[in-house]
Amino acid sequence: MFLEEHIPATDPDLKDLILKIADQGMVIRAGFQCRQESCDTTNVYGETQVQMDVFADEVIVTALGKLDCVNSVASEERPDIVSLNKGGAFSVTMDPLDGSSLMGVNLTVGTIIGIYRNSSPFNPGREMVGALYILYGPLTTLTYTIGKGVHEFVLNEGGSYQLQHEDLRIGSSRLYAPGALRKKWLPPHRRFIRKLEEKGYKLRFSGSFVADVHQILHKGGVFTYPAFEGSEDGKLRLLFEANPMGFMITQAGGAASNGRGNILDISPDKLDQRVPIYIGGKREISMIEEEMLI
Ligand code: FBP
Repeated sequence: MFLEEHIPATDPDLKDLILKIADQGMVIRAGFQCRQESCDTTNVYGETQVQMDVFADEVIVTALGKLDCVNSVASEERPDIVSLNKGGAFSVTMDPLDGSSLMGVNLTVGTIIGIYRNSSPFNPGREMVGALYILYGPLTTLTYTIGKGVHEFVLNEGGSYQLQHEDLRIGSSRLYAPGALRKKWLPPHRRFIRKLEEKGYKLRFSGSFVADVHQILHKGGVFTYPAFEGSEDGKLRLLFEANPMGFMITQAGGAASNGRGNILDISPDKLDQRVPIYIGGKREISMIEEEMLI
């Protein structure tokens, strides 16, 4: 079955929106070969942009501008919300190319998208009506949810996304992907990681959040980018990274927390809001939330 057959026609605008982004995955994938360098620009977080960050951002914003149903887009690569079509029902949040520090070493990176039925992106994550990510790895895959399970498709040679896994449920293996410098970890987080290690969790951290969470979704375990000395809010962005992936993993039977409560309950008040993140199996999320209480 192909993606266009899989997405229900009950909400045609939402379906068009997801399919439009899926098409951009092919354009972005085709752009990698001649865009491997850094740019002279930095984004709002002071991070050096790579050519692919800018390209992926422009490709998606331009494509969404052609859909009447899209009111606005908020991108990790832009300081301001882009207003598109005034009457549009949806606001889209995106990290056009997550893991882009891996550009040049040919590891998996991806596009992360959140969709709200609202003209503004400032909503708690649980109000999302759809989320998806596209992974550019040995295969190009698209994983989406519209609140009815998580489904994965692989891009075939004919340019169609073919169903690979329907109703994915988070695995039960024991992997952990711990971000931030170990010497800067705070005590509860340090204790949590020690407990995981004592239980035999295996280390898997690639430098690409979306790829690491994808692995956790399939196999099980937990990804964390915690609060650390010098950054009480961690590194990852609530609107662009944490919420869409949190919504996705929750749909697959897992959970996402800032260490103290569900990430999807947070009402964002700024575009560049960061959040400490623990995302993975319910077992691991309960462990860190208990550790925070000690
Ligand atoms: P980008 O969206 O700018 O690529 O940043 C996010 C990110 O690359 C995550 O994908 C990844 O988990 C994290 O930063 C890696 O951070 P660090 O370099 O500190 O390990």
